[in-house]
Amino acid sequence: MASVSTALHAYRLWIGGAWEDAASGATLQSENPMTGEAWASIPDADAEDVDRAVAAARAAFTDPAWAGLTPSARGVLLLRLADIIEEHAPELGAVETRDNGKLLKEMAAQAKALARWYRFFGGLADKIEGQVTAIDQPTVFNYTLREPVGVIAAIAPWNSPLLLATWKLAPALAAGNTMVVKPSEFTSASILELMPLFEHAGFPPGVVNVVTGTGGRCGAALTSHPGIDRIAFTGGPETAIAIARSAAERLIPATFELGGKSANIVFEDAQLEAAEAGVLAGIFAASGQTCIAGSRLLVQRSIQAEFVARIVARARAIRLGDPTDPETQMGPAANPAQLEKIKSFVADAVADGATIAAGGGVPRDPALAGGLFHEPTVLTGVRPEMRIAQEEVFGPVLAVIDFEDEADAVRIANDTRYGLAAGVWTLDVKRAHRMARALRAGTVWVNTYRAVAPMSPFGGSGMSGHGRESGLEAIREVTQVKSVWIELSDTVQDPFTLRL
Ligand code: TXE
Repeated sequence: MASVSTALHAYRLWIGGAWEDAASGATLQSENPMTGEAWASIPDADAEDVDRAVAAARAAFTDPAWAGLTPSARGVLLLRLADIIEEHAPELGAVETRDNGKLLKEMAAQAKALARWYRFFGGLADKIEGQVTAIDQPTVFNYTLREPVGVIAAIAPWNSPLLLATWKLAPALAAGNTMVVKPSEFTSASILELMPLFEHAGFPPGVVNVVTGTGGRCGAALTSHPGIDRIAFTGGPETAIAIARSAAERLIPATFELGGKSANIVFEDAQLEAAEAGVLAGIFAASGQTCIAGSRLLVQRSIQAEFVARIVARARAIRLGDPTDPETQMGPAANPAQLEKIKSFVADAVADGATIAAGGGVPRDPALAGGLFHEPTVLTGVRPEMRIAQEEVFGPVLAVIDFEDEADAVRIANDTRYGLAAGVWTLDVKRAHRMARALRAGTVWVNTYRAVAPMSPFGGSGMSGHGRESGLEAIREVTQVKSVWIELSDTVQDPFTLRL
């Protein structure tokens, strides 16, 4: 991200329902990973801008225009937003592809699917309930209220900017919170394009605010701001640790959705054609730049040679190219640092003794020369202790490890610091359920992979983070419980003892 002064599409911050420049006037440029060309400028916001955004969100939190809405009225706003987003999905998807290089057909489908999250949580807005407690004190009426936490800071990454911001926005708004969103400096355009749609749906000014800029300056100013009550973060583990430290200083809660080293486990009794498609989806869709990438293929020794040969053949046949071309199957990496990271992982794996069975480097096709491409890569001979089997690449690199039996598969699959997702391919129903229990992962897919839904909770453990997004669980994350005690008798209590 370099400073820029040329006339590009100039985006501005969205604060208190108005477009604003950064107070310093500084901007960054957004580059298209397919062409390397800058196409937009975004404000390079700092602490001063973050202050204004947090103040707008704080004011909106208690403003009757938002706080005075009935839960059903809040729900209607989310439902209306869902309809408006569906109408604008093609444009939103095109902006995301221009920013992150992922396939247009995937980004347009993701933009359309945002509506499903706003509908699900819009429908939940008037079903967020406390409960009457069966308290064992006959003269007391005790019940709970489930209330919004306040102002939530949402930090989003570049791989699925709108979808991952929506996972934070939809439940938080349904519950009555207000938000300040900080998108990735590589992909800020789409969330800014979404703001007029919020306004059109009828959300009051200040309920959602967007600040853009670098993580180290704008992001850190937001997550350490005293006016923030909770943080929802998706990104890398190093950033998460820095944010967790800053949240700890103010003892505020945070949800962390980080990456993984997820295992796609293929047993000899699997339907191999389906497993083959699932393994490809797991690692080569989105050029492997997804937190749920099935970056380790664990394959049973008895079918290893046959199955790996199929995957290698499919990997070699993947069509790389312009992400806006419907025939393209894999686009470029999202930014130059990411491409360098992918290359360094492959070089380390080879130095550690792995064999390149497919791909392995930058493609030689001159038509791809302007883009940040890396070949779909399959590495065999990987041992579980190698870096390639332990650390997230976030690129199209599959590490193949063989296993003997079910116990061996579980042991290898659970042998990383991460715990986000796993895929199991078997037609044995008992084994499927045994594996689902034994795997340390927030999501286990059996005979499918890379599936998400607004109803199903998503998140991980260990270095994959903690907390859950989507599903009813997400509402628990963005609300707090208040216990209300009402004395019904005229009895005067002993003031010197705790009432038990
Ligand atoms: O992420 P960062 P990066 C993983 C993936 C990738 C690695 C690094 O392995 O290679 O992380 O990617 C903001 N305070 N994932 O460097 O930096 C930043 O501006 C507050 C997995 O791009 O974590 C951006 O908005 N915010 C992942 C967001 O954090 C800060 C998706 C994420 O960027 C900040 C992306 C700070 N100090 C990367 N520093 C997934 N789970 O899907 C940065 N940010």
